[in-house]
Order: sequence, then structure tokens, then C-alpha cells
Amino acid sequence: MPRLPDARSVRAYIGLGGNLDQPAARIRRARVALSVLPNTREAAFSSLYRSAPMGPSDQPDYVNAVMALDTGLEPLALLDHLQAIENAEGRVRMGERWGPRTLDLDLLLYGEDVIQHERLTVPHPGLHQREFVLYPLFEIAPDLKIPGWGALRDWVAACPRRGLEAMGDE
Ligand code: ROI
Repeated sequence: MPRLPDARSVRAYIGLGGNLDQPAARIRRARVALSVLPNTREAAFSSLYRSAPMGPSDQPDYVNAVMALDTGLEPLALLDHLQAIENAEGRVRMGERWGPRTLDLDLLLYGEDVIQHERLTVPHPGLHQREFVLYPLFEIAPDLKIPGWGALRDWVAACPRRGLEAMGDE
């Protein structure tokens, strides 16, 4: 039997990014890991994008993408899974704020929910300023409304691309 989301499933969006040690391959593996989470299926996956680092510029360019999932997992359970996948990809926090990383998985949006929890803020607080999140999200969900903030397309229009470019198959 194919695994199908149940009636309570929610459309969640995940931001994927990394800039150390073959980030594109790590993002592809994370896509597979996310699509087989319990009671979850992939709804969409953006192109991979190459982006200039936000934060200290003495670090490699990033690879970024956004994935849509339909999931029956609650937000904190989903967050636990994201962190487990990050850790499995050898996530090391280098100490430096906004320093390089192997794989980052951010829960950007969870349905229409607005969440203020000590472990989790949704919509993701950096979303509206980050071209490497806004453009891939717009690619897969051009008509999205961000809870509390309004139309995604307006945020995209206000956000410079800073050299962001879709990568070919690499
Ligand atoms: N910069 C880019 N371009 N992409 C990221 O995913 C990213 N992630 C981060 C910081 C360090 C803020 N910079 C980034 O966490």
C-alpha cells in the first residue's frame, strides 16, 4: 500500500541549505529522508540554488532549496525529525554565529499556523529577508500567503536576488 497522508495532514515548507562538504548531495539525501518520514509525503521540491552567504563572507557559497511536505506530524515532532536528519548529516555547529554548516533544515511554515514556542518560531523569522528562501518557495508555491505577513509574491518583489541562481543538474 502506498503511504498516504491522512485527513489531518498539513502542508509544511522546509528550507534546506548548506555550504560544506558536498552540500548538493546532502540536500538530495535530506529530500529522501524527509519524504519517508512517518505519515508524510513530498508535495513539491524546488530547484537547487546557489547563493552568496548571508553573514560572514569568508565562507563558501551555499546551496539552498525549499521542499513542501504534506504531513500528519505535529510541528515539534517534525522539528525533532529535522534535527535528527541534520545530525545524521554530520551537522557541526562551528561556534561562530552564521558560520558555515553541512546541512540546515528550517521549518519555514506549518499550514496556517503561527507558532511561538521556545524551540520553534513559525513563520520562520528570517524568511522575509532571505532571497535563498523566498525565491525557491515562490518557485513551488507562487500564490502562497504567509500567515500574518501577506502574499509571498510581495515579499519576493521586495527582496533583491543578490546573485541567487538556479543550478543545473550537478
Ligand atoms: N546564507 C545562505 N546563502 N544560505 C543559507 O542557507 C544560510 N544559512 C545560514 C546563514 C549562516 C545565516 N547564512 C546563509 O544559517
